[in-house]
Amino acid sequence: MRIAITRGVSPSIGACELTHVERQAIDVAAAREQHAAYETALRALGCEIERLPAEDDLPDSVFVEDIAIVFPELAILTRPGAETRRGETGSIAQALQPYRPVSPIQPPATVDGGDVLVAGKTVFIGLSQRTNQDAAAQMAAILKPLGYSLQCLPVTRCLHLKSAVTQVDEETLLLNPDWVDEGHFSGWRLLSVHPDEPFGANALLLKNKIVYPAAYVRTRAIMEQLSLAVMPVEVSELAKAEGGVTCCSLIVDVA
Ligand code: CIR
Repeated sequence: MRIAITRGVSPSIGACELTHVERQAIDVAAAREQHAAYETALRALGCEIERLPAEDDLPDSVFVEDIAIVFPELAILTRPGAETRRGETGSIAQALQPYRPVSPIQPPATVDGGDVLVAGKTVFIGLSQRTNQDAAAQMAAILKPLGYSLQCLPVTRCLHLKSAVTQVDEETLLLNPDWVDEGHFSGWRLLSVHPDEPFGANALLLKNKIVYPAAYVRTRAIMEQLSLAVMPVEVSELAKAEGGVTCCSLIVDVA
C-alpha cells in the first residue's frame, strides 16, 4: 500500500514565504480546488490520501514535502530553514510515527525536504538558503550506515534543489541546467526543461507516471517524445506560493 500524506491549504497561504517569485494575490478557494485535484491524481496512481487538517496560522503548511524525508527504513524530520515553518513539524512527526521510526534534525542544522532528492541509494542534498552543511552532516550520520551515499551541491538560483532537478524515470533526471550544474549527475540520462519554462523541472514520479504542472506544455512535449507518461495537474495557484508538485505530498510505502 502507498500512502500520500497531504495537508489542506491554509486560509493564510497568501502570507507564505517567497524567495524567487513576486507576491501575487492567492485565491484560497482556487488553491483548494487545485489541491483536491492533485490528490485525485495521486489516488488514480494508487495512493491512499491521508490529509491532515489545514493549519490556520501556518501559511506554507500545505507544502508537507519540506518537513520530512521518507526512506524505506526511517523518516528524517526536518528543521525547516524558514523560521515561520518550524511549527509544521509536530503534526507531521505524529502522522509518520505509525509507519516509520522518526529521526529529527537537531539545531543549528536546517533543511527543507525540497532540497533532498532521493534517487535509489543516492541522496542529493542542495545547499541553499534553507539547507546547510550541518544538516547534510546529520543526514550522512543517519543514512550512511543504511548504505546510502550522499552528494551535496550548491543551489543559489532557485528555492530548492528539487525546483531545479527531479527524477522522471529509473534512469532519467529532468533539470534546468541554468539552476543546477549537470556535472553532478554523471551516469544519469539528463533531460533539460524547455528554455521558456524554467520552473518546469519539478515533477513527481509515481508508478511510472509523472504528475506534472499543466502549464509547462513544451517540457511535457519533450518528455512525451521520449514515451514518458505525463499526468498534467493544474497547480497555478499553488505556484504563486512558490510550490510545485513534489512539495504537496509525502509518499510513504507501507508493506
Ligand atoms: C516556502 O518558501 O517555503 C514556500 N512558500 C514554498 C515551499 C515549496 N516547497 C517545495 O517546493 N518543496
